[in-house]
Amino acid sequence: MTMPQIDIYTTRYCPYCIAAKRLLSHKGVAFTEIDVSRDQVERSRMVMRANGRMTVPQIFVGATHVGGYDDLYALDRAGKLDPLLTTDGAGALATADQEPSA
Ligand SMILES: N[C@@H](CCC(=O)N[C@@H](CS)C(=O)NCC(=O)O)C(=O)O
Repeated sequence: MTMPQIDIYTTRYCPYCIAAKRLLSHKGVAFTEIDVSRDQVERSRMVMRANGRMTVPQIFVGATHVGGYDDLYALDRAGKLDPLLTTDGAGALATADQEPSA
């Protein structure tokens, strides 16, 4: 089974980041953590990839921008996270970017 690349941008001392990583770990998927606490270049790249969103975490599954922890959690509650994690992410989720929550 092909697993999508999962990127999660975090900072230190970020409760939402910890919660998001815990949820992903619970799903048994591997992810790449990018700590932007002291990395302005990667932080700028995160904001660009996230269409201007500046809070952490920002989570990307394959080609899909999931958003923050609230978005990840809502996706899971809606039963849409598992399918996303087992596809390449492309096209699996049409609405993830539409309701940013700070
Ligand atoms: N609703 C967001 C909240 C994220 C959030 O508030 N993150 C904090 C750090 S834990 C943050 O980025 N604070 C800085 C800011 O709001 O600019 C989510 O679920 O990810």
